[in-house]
Amino acid sequence: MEPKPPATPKPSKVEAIKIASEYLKVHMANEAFNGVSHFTEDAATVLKFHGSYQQDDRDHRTLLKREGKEKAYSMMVRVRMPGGKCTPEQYLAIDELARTIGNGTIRITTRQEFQLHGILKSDLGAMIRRVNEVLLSTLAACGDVERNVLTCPAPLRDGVRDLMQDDADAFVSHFAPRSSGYYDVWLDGEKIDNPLLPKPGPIKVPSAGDDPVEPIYGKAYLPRKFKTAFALPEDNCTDVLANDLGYLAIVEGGKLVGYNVVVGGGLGTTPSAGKTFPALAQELCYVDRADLLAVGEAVIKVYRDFGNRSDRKRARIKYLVFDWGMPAFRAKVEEYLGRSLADPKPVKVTEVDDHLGWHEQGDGKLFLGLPVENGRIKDEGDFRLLTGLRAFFEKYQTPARMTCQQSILFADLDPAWKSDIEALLEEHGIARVERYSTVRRWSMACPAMPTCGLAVTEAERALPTIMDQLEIALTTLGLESDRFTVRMTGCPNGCARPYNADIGLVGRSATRNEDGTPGPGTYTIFLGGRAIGDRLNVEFKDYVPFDKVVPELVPVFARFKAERRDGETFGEFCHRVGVEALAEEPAEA
Ligand code: SRM
Ligand code: SF4
Repeated sequence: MEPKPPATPKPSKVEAIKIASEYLKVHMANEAFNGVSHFTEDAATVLKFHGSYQQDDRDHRTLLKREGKEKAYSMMVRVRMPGGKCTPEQYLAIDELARTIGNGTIRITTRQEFQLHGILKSDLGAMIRRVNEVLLSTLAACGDVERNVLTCPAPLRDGVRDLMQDDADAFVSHFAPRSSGYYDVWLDGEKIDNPLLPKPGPIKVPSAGDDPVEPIYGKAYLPRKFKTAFALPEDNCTDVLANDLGYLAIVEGGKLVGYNVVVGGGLGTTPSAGKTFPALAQELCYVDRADLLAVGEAVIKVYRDFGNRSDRKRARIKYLVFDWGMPAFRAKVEEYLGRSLADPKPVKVTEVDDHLGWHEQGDGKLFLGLPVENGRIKDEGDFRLLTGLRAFFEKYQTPARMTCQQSILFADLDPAWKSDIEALLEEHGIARVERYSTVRRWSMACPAMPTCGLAVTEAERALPTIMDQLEIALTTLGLESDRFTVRMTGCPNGCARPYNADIGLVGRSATRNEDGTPGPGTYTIFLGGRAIGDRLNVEFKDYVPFDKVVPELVPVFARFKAERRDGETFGEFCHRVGVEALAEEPAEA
């Protein structure tokens, strides 16, 4: 289809709110410190650009309503960490904020960031100021802008990963919002001198539609959120194809020379709206390292000018790429760039590494990848991860990096510390990866209940039970060493990336327990993706009650064991045999 200016009969309400915010300022200036327990709906929309979501306690919502009381409002704050990098001082500041004004837990997200939950609106100012004091930021962690930029966090001194971190940092800087709104509201206009904070450079591809304050985004910012990731073909640990824009490293003679650029990935979908769907990014071009910002800017500006601003359900760049087709999309990017693009190199995603366990960095130091189940850092009985990590950072004062699998890598460790570190973890009841089952190691769940306003079912609180059941079933079948991904979400938005996993469990409908309290819900089971993230899975069964999820899977595991081909993974088997055919098998009683 020939690209035309978008037919936008009526821009969505959010478009008007963004423009009225005068570069993200007005609503925040009026409401951030007004003494009221919560933001108005319009202000809550702008708040997202500042890195925070207004939430309420879903566990108590019904009861409070019945009693005629106000919702139990609190804020979730997302701390932006390009490439998941964090210093010990930064970690300890986040830990302190979690314990003093948050809900006592820290969450590592699927995009290498920290989230704190349960912050009262009255504490938001102090929270954001402290985050900035330790040279982190919440600006653009959410909202219709470039989000946290992902790259492989492994601190391997292999001559490639460090350069990719540099490229990702340059990308973050270039695409940071340029308005002073955030600093004016939260930091009295003071721009903290932080080497990691965005220092936007000159525009690469000036175009007629450029706004003087926000030349890349414009006054209404982007039509929707925008996500970018860097990855290596042999280590797709950032799930690059699930992103709006991706850079897949091209390494020649051991040197990082450039990237294959992919575009149009995104997982959110609304099952009732047939016009929406998950998609993996497709190849656009090859670009030398020196040009990666210019090509990124051209892509983002095409999206800014042609993305759908009337229907937010269909506003992600994946729909533009789908509607136009890649050749027309590419031609438009070339027009913005003012030159033609080079064809992609014949390189594909081939492997993934979760970087857990002990590894040599290549500079005499070690790093340790520690699994964090569903990303939640907390203390619970003998399991004292929150306290243990604080003790670790206080003692060793070394940096860390978060992974896109919700885990943490401790970097720059002296080999002589190894047994002491293991003892410290042991003392706090923290299991290293050797004590994790393969299935739990490769699983993820989104937060869902009780914080997420969009959840229809449980996820983070329910997956551990599914894991217990799966561990028994897989061990019984002798499949306990097989690597496959299980990813669970409390709604179809796809935050734990369920749609390219071997097994995706997606919250479908809410249920009630006998006593009237919310139950764990029903789920759609998807099968046939794979750990390397290069294929979407297919619906296997819909509306499966929570306690029937594993019984539905057991017969499929049994067939996999009996009929698999050499080296075939679970997802590959399901794909080859056909998910529809597998769905005809009766479930375990
Ligand atoms: Fe997400 C909305 C949590 C990664 C797709 N996501 C939300 C909100 C903010 C709910 C809301 O809008 O009110 C959730 C907050 C819950 C809470 O209580 O904390 C939320 N998303 C998360 C996190 C924390 C899940 C996790 O397990 O870590 C991840 C935060 C990443 C970060 O640090 O920035 C998270 N979200 C993702 C991903 C995965 C990724 O990016 O790799 C996706 C799928 C990829 C994509 O974007 O398509 C994702 N989140 C969504 C969507 C669907 C967007 C769409 O195009 O339809 C929503 C809903 C929306 O935007 O309207 C959403
Ligand atoms: Fe919330 Fe749904 Fe995202 Fe889970 S997938 S965090 S329930 S929006």
